Amino acid sequence: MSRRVKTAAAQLGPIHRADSRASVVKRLVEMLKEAAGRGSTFVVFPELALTTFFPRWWIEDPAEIDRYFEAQMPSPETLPLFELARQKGIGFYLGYAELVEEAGRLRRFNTSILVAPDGRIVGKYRKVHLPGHVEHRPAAPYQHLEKKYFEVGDLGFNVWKMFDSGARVGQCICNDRRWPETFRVMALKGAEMVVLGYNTPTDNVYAPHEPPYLRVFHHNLSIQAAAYQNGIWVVATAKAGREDGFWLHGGTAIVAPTGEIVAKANTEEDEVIAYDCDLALGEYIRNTTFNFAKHRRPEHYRLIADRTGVEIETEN
Ligand code: ING
Repeated sequence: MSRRVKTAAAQLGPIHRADSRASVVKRLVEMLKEAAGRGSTFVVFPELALTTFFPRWWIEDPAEIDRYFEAQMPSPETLPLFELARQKGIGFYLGYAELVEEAGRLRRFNTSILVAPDGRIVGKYRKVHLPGHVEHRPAAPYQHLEKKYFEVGDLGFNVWKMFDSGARVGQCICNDRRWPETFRVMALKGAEMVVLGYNTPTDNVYAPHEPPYLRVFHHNLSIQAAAYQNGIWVVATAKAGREDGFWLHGGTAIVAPTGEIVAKANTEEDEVIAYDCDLALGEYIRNTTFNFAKHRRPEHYRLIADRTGVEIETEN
């Protein structure tokens, strides 16, 4: 039996601070219907897909901050999405801000879940690479406060079997895509596809000189390299457009294990792209060029795991 996953990336246009969850879920539901109509059995939604990208705002009132979090999943507002997906027999990836009580204390994560076609949550991921800063930078045009609002993810990078084909699917979130370690760990666990959502500002608040075209170049570079260097499918779905005037770039894409972009969004609005991903395509790459067992030499890579930052150490 050919192992194919008819995959859709459901890009969201802007979600404004004033937009209700219900209005957003309605948009997600419409895109899931469109994906189903195009034969998709797996839909990848963006990071923080239920709210505006609130880490751009300095918010001091804890109650206001927590209004952006989900204390349960599915929640009454998101249940319609789960129910429609189950009716249609479609699995999906959804990013959201998770508020949870664990070991007697409240914890907050930038989270994504994989939901099976029967509506069950198969797997959860909590974002490991949190970009940005924790202090208020009033002079900056916007904040990037993921390190303030979220804890570092504590679940690691994992892979789950999905669909009748038993597709081995990994998941991550946004900034994670810039770190090769993210995909390598999941590829070493046998991932055949890694899916992710992202919210990426068009301008670089840390390097205002950086031209906007480079942002999309770096996005494509990251996901194409990840796909090729691990012989896996990569699906990356944006929340895009101007949220209350703050611009997030699009560039939603489905990347083949060869590193080629096979489907790409060309708007910065709600847009569904789809591709029939043949899981076998990655096999020749994982059995030859990137045959990890045959070619990798971890004895020479120890530093990657043991050292966090740069420590200058030249041979001369
Ligand atoms: N957003 C951005 C991202 O990694 C960023 C933050 C942009 C960091 C560009 C560094 C350079 O795509 C999130 N949400 O991680």
